[in-house]
Amino acid sequence: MATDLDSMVSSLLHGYLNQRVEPADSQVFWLPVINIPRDEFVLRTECTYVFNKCGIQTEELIFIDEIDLKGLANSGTLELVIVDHNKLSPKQEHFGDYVKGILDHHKDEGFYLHSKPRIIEVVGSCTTLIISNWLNICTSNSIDHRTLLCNETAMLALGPILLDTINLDERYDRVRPKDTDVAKTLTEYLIGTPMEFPGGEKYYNEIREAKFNIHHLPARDLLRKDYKEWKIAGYAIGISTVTWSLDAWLQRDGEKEFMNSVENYAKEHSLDLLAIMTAYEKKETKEFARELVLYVDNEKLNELPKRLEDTELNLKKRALSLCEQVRLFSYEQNNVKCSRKQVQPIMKDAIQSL
Ligand SMILES: [Mn+2]
Repeated sequence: MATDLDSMVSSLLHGYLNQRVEPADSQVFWLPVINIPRDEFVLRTECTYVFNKCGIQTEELIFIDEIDLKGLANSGTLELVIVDHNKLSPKQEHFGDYVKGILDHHKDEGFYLHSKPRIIEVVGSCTTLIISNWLNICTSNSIDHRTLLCNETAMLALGPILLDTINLDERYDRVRPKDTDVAKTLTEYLIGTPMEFPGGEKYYNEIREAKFNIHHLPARDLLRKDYKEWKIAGYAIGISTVTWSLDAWLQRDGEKEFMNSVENYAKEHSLDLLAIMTAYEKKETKEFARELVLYVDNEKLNELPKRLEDTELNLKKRALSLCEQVRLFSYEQNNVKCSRKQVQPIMKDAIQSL
């Protein structure tokens, strides 16, 4: 499961807000767990942005590699509420018996039917369901939610709701009335607070910008941020997608450093081929562009770049000296419609034809 801003905020808020409405003598401790290893958190730049803005100390968060779920399960004290997914990932499937609650906005896969609550509803953002469920709990317990909410919490909740619904814009068919209602409650709460919340649009734009603002990440992080791996005809093939231009990257790191990073990454993953697909907007023309860099670390694949040059990818060798490198090939990918989804099968065909 991909853990994005929505899943993180859903988990945090569901735990935090439910703890706030637990009776004073309750023995229940809600622990929000973020379902990625801690060291991957920095790669989600939209998350670091929102968390920072809302005053959340990342050191205080619990990531999946920092909690002993098995131990808790064995001691009989574990109950899981899963948010933003309704079926455990294959790696976590063995915790199925511990799932006692679900709040999610994906298609219902029909598992853990005894869960309570079991709220699976197609809305723009899972956070919408977390907040509306909590508001209902407040109402049915005659609690004024305003006394338990704080500015930072409201701001945090608005983040994924705005991001996932494209700022509640109905033209994109992502937003549902419940998202709009919840966002309205949160917005009203925020207006006039010291959070300097002038409106949703500015906040939405800031989050979007942060999402693509990856220029500060070291090369290895750029390579692993959006990375997939396959075994094709016995070869280990990795493809990284990077939303930045090669020129800007080379300008920052220099060719030698770039080369080293690529080589090290390929080694770290024991790859025969590492492909880097860049995707970015050209500064002057605002035109969408793609590049493809191939790093070949197995002689048997030496012919592969040539084969790819003859495909629909419409590759044009870049004029840079990078092309002179023995095992590194860099291209403009003039067929910009082909994302990794298309490039991977094209590459697979080319490899199988060798
Ligand atoms: Mn979601």
